[in-house]
Amino acid sequence: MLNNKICDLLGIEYPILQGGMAWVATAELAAAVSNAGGLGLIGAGHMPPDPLRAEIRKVKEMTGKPFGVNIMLMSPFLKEVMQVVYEERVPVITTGAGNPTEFIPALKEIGTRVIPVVASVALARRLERTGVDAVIAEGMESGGHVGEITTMTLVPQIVDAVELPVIAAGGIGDARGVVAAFALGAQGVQIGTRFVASTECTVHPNYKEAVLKAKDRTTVVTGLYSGHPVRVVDNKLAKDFSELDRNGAPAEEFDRLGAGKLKAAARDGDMDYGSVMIGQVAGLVSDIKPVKEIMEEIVQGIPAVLARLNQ
Ligand code: TUI
Repeated sequence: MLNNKICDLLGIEYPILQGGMAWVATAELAAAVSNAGGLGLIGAGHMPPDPLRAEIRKVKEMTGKPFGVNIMLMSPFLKEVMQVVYEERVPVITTGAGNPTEFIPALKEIGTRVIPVVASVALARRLERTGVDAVIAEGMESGGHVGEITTMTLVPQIVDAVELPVIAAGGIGDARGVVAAFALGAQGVQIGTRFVASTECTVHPNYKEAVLKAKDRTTVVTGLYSGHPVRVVDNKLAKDFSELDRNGAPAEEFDRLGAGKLKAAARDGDMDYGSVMIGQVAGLVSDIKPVKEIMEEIVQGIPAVLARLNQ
């Protein structure tokens, strides 16, 4: 089941991509996931070009395997960051929070695999015509910036709408999730939250602890009416955001309240006024262990899940 088109496309052992989590997915996590047979990625987020270049070079030192960079399309440094991934010949890029069309031809020309994250059928269809290599169909179970459709309903609709291979994301954290995604027609999965609770992830310990402590209803989506829906732990910051949402505050006020808050959570461990972007699957995560063990647990768990289905 696992050795498929996505593995060939990306030159990896298992069709498991790591989520491109800004401030969380650093070189250490990316290299660990790639070394374990998946595709590790640096989450570029709002990173300026020079630190990103340093992070890319660090991954290259730490692994000889393919890796990627996730480009957040709302980044203020978007053009410069694209130039860096181009110059560094990054093997794979995933994109989020927008439409990457204008950047695709240059990247394709140097053989970089381009895999956008989409949250709707319409964008998947539009991007198929631009020559992307696959799409990541991300449901609203994910942490961070989300669309409005669940993984369960989005994945099969995108599978039916495009010829491209589809990678499922949102709510996947164990072997059951992987099998479910494949049952929906996906040929790969993207996993974020589960990898936050890993030894190699360099995020503040409080952030990892938040994943372990989370239950099914720990996260909420803020900004649903403001245009930037973001799934976060329901803390004091989230309540302030909900207040803005209820009052119909303008987008600038959301931006002002949100500025620097992901860093506050991920680097400084502020669990009250930081933005703790984790997915709903956190409720399933109960231990911190090395990436290699997480990967083995997922991969080796698949036969038992399949056997149960056939009983
Ligand atoms: O991008 C993500 N998740 C993210 S990005 C992020 S950083 C951030 N910081 C502050 C505020 C907001 C974000 C944290 N988490 N996931 C991929 C994703 N992309 N989910 C949804 C989308 C998406 C949504 C609308 C992609 C395209 C789109 O429309 C584009 C268009 O032009 O139609």
